[in-house]
Amino acid sequence: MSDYTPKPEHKFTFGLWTVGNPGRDPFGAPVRSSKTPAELVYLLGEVCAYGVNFHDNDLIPIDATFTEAEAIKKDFRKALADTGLVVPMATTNLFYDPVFKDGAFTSNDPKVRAYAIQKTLKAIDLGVEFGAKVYVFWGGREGTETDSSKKATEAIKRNREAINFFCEYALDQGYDLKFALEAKPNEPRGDLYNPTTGHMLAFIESLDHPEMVGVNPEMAHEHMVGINFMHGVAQAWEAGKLFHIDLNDQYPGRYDQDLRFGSRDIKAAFYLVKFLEDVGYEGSRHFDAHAYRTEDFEGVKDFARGCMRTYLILKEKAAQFNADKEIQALLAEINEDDGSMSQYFGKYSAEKANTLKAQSFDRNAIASRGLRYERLDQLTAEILLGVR
Ligand code: GCO
Ligand code: MN
Ligand code: MN
Repeated sequence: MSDYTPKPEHKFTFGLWTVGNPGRDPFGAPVRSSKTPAELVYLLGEVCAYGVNFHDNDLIPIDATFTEAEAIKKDFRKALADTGLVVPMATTNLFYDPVFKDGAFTSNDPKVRAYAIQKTLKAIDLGVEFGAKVYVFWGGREGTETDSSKKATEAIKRNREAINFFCEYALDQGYDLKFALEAKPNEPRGDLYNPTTGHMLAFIESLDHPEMVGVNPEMAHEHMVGINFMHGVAQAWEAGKLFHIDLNDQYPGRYDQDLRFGSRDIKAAFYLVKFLEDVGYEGSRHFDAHAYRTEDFEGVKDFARGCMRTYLILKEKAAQFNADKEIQALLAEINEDDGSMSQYFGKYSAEKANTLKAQSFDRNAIASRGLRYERLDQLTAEILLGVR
């Protein structure tokens, strides 16, 4: 039996808002008491997490005085030192307070937009103070219920202007900080701008400092709309833009569930873990999820341990897949290449195009070959089911 104990090198992180989630939902009041940031750090230390991330107001309440803020920071800092936890990522809460009911950077009210930028500047300072190297932007309420209210192009421009402003600010301050943009299709707004990781990747290329900005794809957000998460992550990785990742789970077409990692679609979780491990992703494995509303704090620990344990089990399964002789033989057969077509690939030349146009293909013979993906998928399933 393998050891699935989380170690610092696994880079497992949780947000204060995840293990601190009190279980409130639109139909019911909190079921768990609220814990202080320091208490949550000790809880994460107990389950062997590597790091803790926060929104500005997870740490410092929006109305806290300077003295209150200093006291909270002192306790938090002590908890970090006691447990050895680090803060790899920070972010801004731009969705909870009523002032953000029509969005933050994209609000129609210039006072809201200016306040949102001010709040983010201060939150960036706070994150950097605790050592964050990645700063996440999730456009919580950057969207609409009615498109009569806002020009979509204007909203996108406002968002771009804000991110450009923060890039210059980070450079000006000499911060060692990268930005990671997180997409979500809907919730809490009816529709959100830049709804998928793919939209974000395109948006980033329109910024003044695209090199400072990447993405923070979230599994549940892409599953909400029924698309393949790993494909989006691969696209981000291939573009050099996978700066962070939010792991959890979600049934398509439902409300924002934030389920424990691997609790719904084990196969999707497997391909994701296999991808991250195969390419050598070195960033945080951040679990942006929370325990069922049925749980007390023992259940919260079960939830957190479960996320990490499932990741490590799937990591082991990925290694097993890679070492499986029958699977590898099938893959070799599938990817067979006698080199006769190599002359046609790669960079364009007029000669290449002309020779290719003259080449004859036996379409029917090519198409008649069975690809054995049924067998391959069954073998994958058997690895996951533990009978191989
Ligand atoms: C959500 C989002 C958030 C963000 C967080 C960090 O659906 O609520 O995933 O949890 O990840 O605000 O930016
Ligand atoms: Mn989410
Ligand atoms: Mn998230």
